[in-house]
Amino acid sequence: MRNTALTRQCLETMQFVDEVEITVKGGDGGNGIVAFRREKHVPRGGPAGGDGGHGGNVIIEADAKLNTLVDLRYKKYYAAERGGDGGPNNKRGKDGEDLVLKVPVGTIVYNADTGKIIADLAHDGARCVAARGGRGGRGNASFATSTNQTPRFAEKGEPAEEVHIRLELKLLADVGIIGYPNVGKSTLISKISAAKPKIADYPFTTLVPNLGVVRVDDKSFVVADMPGLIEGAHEGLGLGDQFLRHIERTRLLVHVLDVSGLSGRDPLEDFERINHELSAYSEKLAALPQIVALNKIDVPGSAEVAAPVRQNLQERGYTVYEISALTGQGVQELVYGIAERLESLPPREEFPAEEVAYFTVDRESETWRVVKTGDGQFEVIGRPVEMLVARTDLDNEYALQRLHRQLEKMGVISALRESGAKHGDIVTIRGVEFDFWNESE
Ligand SMILES: Nc1nc2c(ncn2[C@@H]2O[C@H](COP(=O)(O)OP(=O)(O)OP(=O)(O)O)[C@@H](O)[C@H]2O)c(=O)[nH]1
Ligand SMILES: [Mg+2]
Repeated sequence: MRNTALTRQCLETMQFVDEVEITVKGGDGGNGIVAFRREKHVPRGGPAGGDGGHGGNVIIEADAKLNTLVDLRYKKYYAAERGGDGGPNNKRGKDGEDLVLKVPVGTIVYNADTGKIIADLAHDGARCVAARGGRGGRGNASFATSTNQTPRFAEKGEPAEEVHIRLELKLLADVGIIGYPNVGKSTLISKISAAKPKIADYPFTTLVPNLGVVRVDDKSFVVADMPGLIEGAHEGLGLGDQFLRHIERTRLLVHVLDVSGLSGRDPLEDFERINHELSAYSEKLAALPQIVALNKIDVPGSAEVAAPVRQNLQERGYTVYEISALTGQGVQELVYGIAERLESLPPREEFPAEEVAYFTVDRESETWRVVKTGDGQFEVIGRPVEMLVARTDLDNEYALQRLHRQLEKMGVISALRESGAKHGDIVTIRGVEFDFWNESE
């Protein structure tokens, strides 16, 4: 009866992975502006163009109240707010708001393009910046010096980072659906989640657990549809024992009974037998709270079978629902009942802290390099240099002069020269073509 391949497969399915890919973009920085003070009787005021505000960051934050990533399924693109432009009279633009995306504890954030881990959000409240906002551009007031008291250029806001990320969460089931074979467990999970298990009118249709995410209003939980249990399961009969270990890790059991009267068995007897198997396997399993679902209530005559079963179980303190997993009758009430009960139960055991590594944000794009792209053609690649160009008002000759000085200071001009750039060659940076201008030639 024991089958190691099955067990291995089961381990994998019980820890199924919830995964979402999204693109996040910080807010661009606001532009600095060129302005001069205007006062009565003062013919030439000093520079007074304000700085732009910084763009907001996109932050991913772990929140213990969330269980799955389903909330991020519906939108593919998330952007934080742009910084406001500067104003006259040295008025600084407003900073853009951060955008905070909440995810369950245990979510790992990857850069989807490089596959590298950005962060492992292992604790409630842990956060990472997934896409930084751009810095605000400086207004012309910031560029006044003793030699240039009336600067006629300002800096544009820095474009924000845009990052394609993948969020990954290893899910453990909150709820185990258990019961005798063929009672309708798989039909139920297919009704309440997107899971598409095999359903058939014979016992042991389900060989390994199926997991599904169930959404209720703004909450969600994970359900596992288990293979049917029979007498002797704890000793390895049927498929049972391989999975009992995994049901132990759930927080609540939904015990499904067939009240159609078609199986020829007594639902209450099934209930006792299975509970006996659970306690024979472990105390922990026997102690898990159970909700009972009397299924196949759509079958004529089932109400008569259900009534005494319901009464018996309710007297013993069980919450009982009558449902038809096939037609959906009563299923919504059951789902709400599960959600409500989960609220009152302790949260799932968290991963032990020592198993969780924390990774700081990986920024590999902070360097630049010169590439020869053709005869007399060069390109400078890398965020620091590209951002300088992005922040320059290219229609303003003063701004262009400043750009040249900055490229010189950063060593870009000499690197171009070392790569063989000659006077009159074309240098492309961030899609903008410049003539290479070399005073010494
Ligand atoms: N009439 C009726 N039939 C149902 C209902 N729920 C399930 N069935 C039928 O019962 C049979 C067994 O359903 P499954 O969902 O495969 O049962 P299971 O409990 O997952 O069975 P195992 O995986 O073998 O343990 C199928 O033929 C279903 O169509 C119901 O509410 N009403
Ligand atoms: Mg099944």
